[in-house]
Order: sequence, then C-alpha cells, then structure tokens
Amino acid sequence: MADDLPDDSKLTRSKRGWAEAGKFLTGHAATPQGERLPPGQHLVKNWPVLDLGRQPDIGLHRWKLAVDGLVERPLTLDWDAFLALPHEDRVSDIHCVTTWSRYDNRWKGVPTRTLLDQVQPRDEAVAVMLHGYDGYTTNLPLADFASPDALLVREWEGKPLTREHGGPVRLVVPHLYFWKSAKWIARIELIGRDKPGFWEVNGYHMRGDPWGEERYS
Ligand SMILES: Nc1nc2c(c(=O)[nH]1)N[C@H]1C(S)=C(S)[C@@H](COP(=O)(O)O)O[C@H]1N2
Ligand SMILES: [Mo]
Repeated sequence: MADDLPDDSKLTRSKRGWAEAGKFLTGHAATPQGERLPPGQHLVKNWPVLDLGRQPDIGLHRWKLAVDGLVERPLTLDWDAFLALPHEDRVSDIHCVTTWSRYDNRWKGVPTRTLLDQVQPRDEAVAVMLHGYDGYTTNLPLADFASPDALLVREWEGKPLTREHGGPVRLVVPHLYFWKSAKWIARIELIGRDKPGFWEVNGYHMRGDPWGEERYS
C-alpha cells in the first residue's frame, strides 16, 4: 500500500527540502510551562487540511481498527466495538510543523490508554507505528502515544470528524507536532525499536516536540 505514496509530489519534495535547510528553526528555547505558542509558530483561526492528497472514504460498515504487534492480546475493533468503549472530551491546541497553530480544539474520542489497557503491551514495546487507510505511516515513542491527552478522535466541536480531517477516526497527540496525529487510522502497531514513518524518512523528527523545535532529524 505504501509503495504508491506520492513520494515525488511537490509537497513531499518541498517539505523534504525544508528539513534539509532547517527552515523555520528559530533556535529559541521555550518550555511547555511558559509560552503557550511554541517557538516559530503563528496562530490561525481556521483549520487547514494537510495530507498526501488522498482522502479515503471509509464507510462505517467496513471501518476497522487493529491494535497489534508487541502486545499480549491483539485487538481488532469494528465501528460498534469502538463506540462501545468509554469516550472522553478534551480541549487541546494543534501545532503543525509548517508553523500554524490552532488553539482550543474540542475533541471527543477514546483515550489511547484505554486501548493499551485492553491489548497489554509487552515489556519490549518501546514505540508505535501508526498506519492510515491512505497508506500514510508515522512513528512515535510509546510513552508519547500513551499520554493522558492522546485520543482516538471521532468528534470535533460536537460533530462527527469530517473525512478531510481524518474521519471516521484519527489520532490526536496534542503535545507533538500534528504530523504524528494520523488521520484515517487503520492500525496501531507496537514495535520493539523505533523506526521512521513517511515524513520521518523524509527528514522529519522521530519524536517531534514543538517546544523543543524537534522539526527535523
Ligand atoms: N493518514 C494520514 N494522516 C496524516 C497525514 C496524512 O497525509 N495521512 N498528514 C499529517 C500531517 S503532515 C498533518 S499537519 C495533519 C493535518 O491534519 P488536518 O488535515 O486535519 O489539519 O495530519 C497528519 N496526519
Ligand atoms: Mo504537517
């Protein structure tokens, strides 16, 4: 599936170039406790759409989410099983590596911790690889994925998450740059050694902390 990703699209080429040039790096340090807006970011009021240009249309009747890899009890949820899990509401900010940030997004979804409790990660699991229905992948440390603020989101501002923003379900990990928050999520794979996903192969950071300006590798 990942073979036909648009590796040579204009977007991929220019973002790879930014990574090589260190574009948008201010060199200023900041801390999460201090400024709300991370260094090098500016605020937007609208919510931009960013993806590789393919927005898969996944009907709820055929939607599935797998959680597997280094876990004791691999799990595949269909839509009804997902709805039956306890949901929570969270408000968080978005920080995109292309320098826009958007405050106060109201999400509803299932905490990642709820899924992790069900699958029981093995001791060797240190990172996760996220797979989207569009073939996108992104990696992050298991500890970040398990953050109490991380949600598998199905509603934004009280309405079903739209397809362009990754509906029916996307990840939101608010303390990392937004490329880690996989849209149209299909699979959460727990892995024993961190390895790069789509943007990480193209020069982007393995962790992606906005306050540390971890934009590029
Ligand atoms: N499946 C998938 N998830 C993805 C992407 C993608 O191309 N495919 N793009 C990432 C990037 S680079 C960003 S900035 C955010 C954008 O989310 P938005 O379109 O809802 O703003 O989604 C991230 N998650
Ligand atoms: Mo992005």
